[in-house]
Amino acid sequence: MSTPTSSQLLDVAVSAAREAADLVARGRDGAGAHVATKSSPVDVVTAVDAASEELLVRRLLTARPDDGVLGEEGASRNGTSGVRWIVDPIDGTVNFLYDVPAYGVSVAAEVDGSVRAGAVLNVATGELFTASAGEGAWLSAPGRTVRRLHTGRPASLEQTLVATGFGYRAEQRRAQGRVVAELLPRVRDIRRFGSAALDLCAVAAGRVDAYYELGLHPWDHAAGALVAAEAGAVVSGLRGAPVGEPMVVAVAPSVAEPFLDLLAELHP
Ligand code: LIP
Repeated sequence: MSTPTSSQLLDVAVSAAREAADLVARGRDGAGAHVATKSSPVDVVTAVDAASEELLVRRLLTARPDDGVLGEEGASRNGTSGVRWIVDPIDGTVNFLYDVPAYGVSVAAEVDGSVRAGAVLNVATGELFTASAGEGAWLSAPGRTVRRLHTGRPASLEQTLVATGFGYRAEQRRAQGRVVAELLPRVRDIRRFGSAALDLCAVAAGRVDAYYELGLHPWDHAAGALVAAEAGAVVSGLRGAPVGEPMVVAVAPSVAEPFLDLLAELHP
């Protein structure tokens, strides 16, 4: 079987993400009825997370039966095609539980280890962020024209709006809080939206100028990192490391060097 184009993979990702988003939206009002916890008492998972992932896996493998899959809620399958789908059925689960309008379905297509297509759909707003490798990043939303995404261009760190997130374990959060306390007086301000995928898309859209977070999983950042990169963001780890474990950073090029240097200083 020939390797599909990034655009063909994106079409599959968007179709599956839309169906899963419809399921998540229908489950929102009853979300609190079936809640379990994972790594800590505040790391929640709902029955809707599981149902969304089951739907995503079914749709993706119906479309491409020889592919692999990796999902937050346990989906894990090696494929034979070289394509692996990396999915977060609800990124921003706490927001979903509290009906805070920042939770999304994230679907990324990885080909031979490199993410080639990504779709992040904000279930609450209908905003769909998409990217395919080398073909730019785009935002479509109900009632609005599709627009190409570009990062902001802050002139300095002091004018840089920074998004971040925190882990679920108390000790991790204590350390992350100390970093934010050092960062806050040196940047424009901090935002904590509660969804890594949407945070990365916010960098792509110029809604924040930078995002960083420790301890994410591939499903949190796979699609959003491609959207940010295709919008012109510098996407990496710290000290020249690739994006992923332990750090995800996406930042407007105009402040990438001082921002990455500051993060490295605060994470010795
Ligand atoms: C969330 C991330 C967010 C992070 C949260 C959590 P989930 O993913 O998107 O950036 O700060 O701690 O990991 O658990 O909602 O899929």
